[in-house]
Amino acid sequence: MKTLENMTTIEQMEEMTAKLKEQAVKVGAETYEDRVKAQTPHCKFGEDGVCCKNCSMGPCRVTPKGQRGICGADAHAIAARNYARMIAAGTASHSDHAREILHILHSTKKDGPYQVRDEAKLLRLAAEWGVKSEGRDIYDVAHEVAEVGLMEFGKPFGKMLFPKRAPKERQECWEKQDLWPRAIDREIATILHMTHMGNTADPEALIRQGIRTGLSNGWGGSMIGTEITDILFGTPVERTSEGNLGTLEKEMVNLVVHGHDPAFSEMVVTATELKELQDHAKKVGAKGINVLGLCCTANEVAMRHGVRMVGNFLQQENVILTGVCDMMCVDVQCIFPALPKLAACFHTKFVTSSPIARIPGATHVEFHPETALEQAKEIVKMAIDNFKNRDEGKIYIPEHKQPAVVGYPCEQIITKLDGVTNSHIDELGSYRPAVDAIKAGVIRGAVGIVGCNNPKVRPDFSHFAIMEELLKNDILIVATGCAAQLATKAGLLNKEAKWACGDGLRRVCDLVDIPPILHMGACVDISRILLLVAGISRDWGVNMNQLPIVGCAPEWMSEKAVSIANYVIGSGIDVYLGIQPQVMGSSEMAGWITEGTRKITGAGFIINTDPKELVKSIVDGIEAKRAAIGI
Ligand code: BF8
Ligand code: SF4
Repeated sequence: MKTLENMTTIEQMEEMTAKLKEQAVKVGAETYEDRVKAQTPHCKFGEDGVCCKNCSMGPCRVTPKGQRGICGADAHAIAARNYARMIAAGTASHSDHAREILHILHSTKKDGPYQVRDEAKLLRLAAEWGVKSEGRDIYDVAHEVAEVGLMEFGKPFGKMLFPKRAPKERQECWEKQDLWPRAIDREIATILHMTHMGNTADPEALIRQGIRTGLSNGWGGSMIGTEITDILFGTPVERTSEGNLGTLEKEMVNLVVHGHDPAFSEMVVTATELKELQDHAKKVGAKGINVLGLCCTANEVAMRHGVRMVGNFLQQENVILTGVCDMMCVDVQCIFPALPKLAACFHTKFVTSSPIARIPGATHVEFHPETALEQAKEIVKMAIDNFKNRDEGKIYIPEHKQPAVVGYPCEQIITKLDGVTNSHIDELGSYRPAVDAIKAGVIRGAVGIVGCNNPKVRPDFSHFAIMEELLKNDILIVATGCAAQLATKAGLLNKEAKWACGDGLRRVCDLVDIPPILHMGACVDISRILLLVAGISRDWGVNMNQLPIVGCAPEWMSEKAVSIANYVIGSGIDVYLGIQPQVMGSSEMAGWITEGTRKITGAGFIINTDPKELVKSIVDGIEAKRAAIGI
């Protein structure tokens, strides 16, 4: 069995980053560390959420001498409005990504650039959404399913469909509390309307609308994104990959796909496999094309193709600093606008592809579904032709990389559990073996660790410290997003990482043949975690808010993360945060997000910026949930 010595420590990762920083200094390039210094200390009003610029009488800041804005809004109203707007923006981002994917489904055709890969999943969804499939061409079914999905964004009447997938108790809570989302765009617009000058000043109303909008993401936009992506590109299965900067290859053309929307990256990956382009790479003196993923795109392409994962959010500049990134091509979200300028200090070609993320200094190749493959080929060729432009004097490739096993959507988890006890009771399968292990105490509970990096804390350190302690305490981890990437880089995403577990969890991992951290995908795939918890609740007969299962975002930074946190508490699952939400200038809001929501949904936030204390509260929280249900 491998041991601690086989993993990559945070200190080793930091050493690697320090060496790459020397590369930056050598070429006179600025990195995020420089900008953090220039921005420190942060504006206290902004940090506390008590600066309002929702109209041009302002900006108004809450100070001891000015307790209210010009219109009379106090700290509670201002902080609540700012917070709600973060949820709206996060929901819009995840959901607009899903809308694009639905348009791709609508464009599919036999022999077209995009086709239906998982017909069974499409047919299940068609049945769920009342779309007839018998005797029909699969593409007619696909197009009608896409239309139903697109109506979820703006239908004028009724309410959203996927929340019906939740257990009965949750649905009743949403009905009773008036939290059942109506349509995605409508909930976002309602927040923008409520927070316009002269509207809602009541924090509770904004908290409630924030949760409803979050739910339109988790049980709406994100879930649609995940389902339709599986239908288009295949539902992931367990497969091997590798991660960290050591996956860059000196002798090969390194092409990095960065962002979130798999419609783009899937096509680029497909193009790199074409013989004509492989031959072209050899012609320019490379051994081949090394395609790598960054941020959530890495999770998407690793889950479906085993494409290697070069890094997470705060590693995006490091990739260019190695001097061997021949191209970085991006779609949407979490892309530093600093990248084109940095790329210009090296030979790296930086390509944007979406009208949603236009960045000065980039080469823009706007991506269209009809011509997707031709465009992807053009991009790959551009990367290959850039191979010769590397500057030997600017190259440093860190050696660290770790093997990983990825690809655990709910379907794969059920298949794995089935291998142990053959508990497949119906078409959907069963989580009963997992329930039994939790009931027996062999596993104490489970935690979904998700989210970003944030330079407000030591990058990746909190993820690692929390994961290490949970595994030791026999708590199973599922991970997505940049948290999953840290697990990859550290070497915790492989089956040999059992050394990190307590005896009980180690036995379960052996029996089920899984790593102790299950990679469930990108951030939109947190919808898979919702379905996992809903399935466990169904098979156990225990409500979602009573299960010893919680969420944790130790290093979150984005508006998407705020939306996610709200749909998770909306689903009755506690969320442990390692970064303070920007509302603490309002005592009322601090109370609402930690305690107030418990009366509405049965869950709330627990916030602690010290990872050691945060993980202790997670373990205590799980044990308290166990005790409350008598196990
Ligand atoms: O959606 S975890 S830094 S890459 S926001 Fe971004 Fe955060 Fe990473 Fe993916 Ni999610
Ligand atoms: Fe100031 Fe009120 Fe305008 Fe906000 S909405 S900027 S608090 S006057």
